Amino acid sequence: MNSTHKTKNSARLFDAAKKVLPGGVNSPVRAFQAVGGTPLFIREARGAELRDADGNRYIDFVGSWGPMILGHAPSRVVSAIKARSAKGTSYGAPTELETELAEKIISAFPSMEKIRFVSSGTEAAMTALRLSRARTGRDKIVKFAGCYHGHSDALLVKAGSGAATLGIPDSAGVPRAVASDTIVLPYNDLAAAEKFFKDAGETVAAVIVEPVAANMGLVPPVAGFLEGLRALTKQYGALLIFDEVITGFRLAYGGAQTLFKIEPDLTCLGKIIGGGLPVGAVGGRKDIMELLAPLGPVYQAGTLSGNPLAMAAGLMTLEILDDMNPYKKMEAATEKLCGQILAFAQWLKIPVQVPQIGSMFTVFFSDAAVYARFFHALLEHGVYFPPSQFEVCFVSAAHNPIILKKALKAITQSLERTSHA
Ligand code: KE4
Repeated sequence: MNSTHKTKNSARLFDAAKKVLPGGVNSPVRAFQAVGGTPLFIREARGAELRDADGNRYIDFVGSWGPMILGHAPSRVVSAIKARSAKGTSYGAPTELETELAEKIISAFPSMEKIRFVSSGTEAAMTALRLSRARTGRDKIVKFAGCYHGHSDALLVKAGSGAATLGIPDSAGVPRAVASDTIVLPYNDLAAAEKFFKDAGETVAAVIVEPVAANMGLVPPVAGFLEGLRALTKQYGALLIFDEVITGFRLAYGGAQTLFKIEPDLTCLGKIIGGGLPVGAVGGRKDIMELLAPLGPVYQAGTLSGNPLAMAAGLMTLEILDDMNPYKKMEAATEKLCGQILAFAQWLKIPVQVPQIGSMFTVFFSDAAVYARFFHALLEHGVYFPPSQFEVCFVSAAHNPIILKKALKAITQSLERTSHA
């Protein structure tokens, strides 16, 4: 319990940040606008714990939005970064590290024959769309409401009126012309996808989907949805892109596609493969990937793509995951925690849903205002959940039974506080 839960240093730092950074942050969700209050400025982190600028300590269930599957500052990853940085931080020239990390990822993802590293999940998804359009000669892209694939124009689009009408911009600055090439359908609704493809399947370059939706809170795929998309895209000559930026090396060492036994044509990766440093990747069949410059006509580039520090951090992270194989243990721990949260909430007669898959879960309340109250109660009890109802919580390999017991106590106390509010 953070006894006084002082946040005066974070408040001071936030005021200074707001003078030079729009909203005081470099990514909107960090600003706490969805839950209110002052965002915590983090000073350091180790294992499952964060420490903020006021010295408050938290058990962390955000994990930097997914990358920190081993917990914060795992010693072998930190040593790999330190050792590599002593040899220089970026050359703008090829290194063997890129080949090693590519080989490691390709050995885990049978659907991938080649891979291109970039610096973010956004770049990965943007490149996957460009490759799909080049490979098929078509322009239309299908995405699903509530799924997020980064902030490139073609993917900041929301459903137009009526399911099959063309998308409209979901952000200022996105031209209608760009948005109109993106169709937004309801997630988990295979019938809507079948209807759209029957009408316009030959115009579709690709379907991009989060195989487990994690950007509207956790929404697992219903049986047959992903299999149906695979069949539809094959039938109409469109590509299937799995956005595994979150699920890649999270749900299983080979991601959701290994778990669900579905082979997409392209896969987007990020987060975990960089071990906390900036990395994204797009990988897939050779006939698609070899369209990329310098081999083919699809241009794509990046000053820091394949950065040696990021490669070293990613490589060490995957080596540890491959050796440790923590997935079953993390899943069992997460399942147990979610069962306990649900049982306690039901005992308090608080309507919640707690969907969980692998080491990911969301505690859904009746409305976002209730979630906000729960979020702040958790902070006072030393637990850090995502500052938005529409994100997911992550359990890492560093969340041992003692830490999870402590977290459960804080969560139950926070639920009681929420029920009395
Ligand atoms: P980045 O460009 O943020 O590295 O990746 C974009 C992206 C792509 N695909 C999926 C499935 C993603 O979840 C993301 C980014 N995830 C968000 C949180 N859900 C990042 C947090 C943030 O925007 O600050």
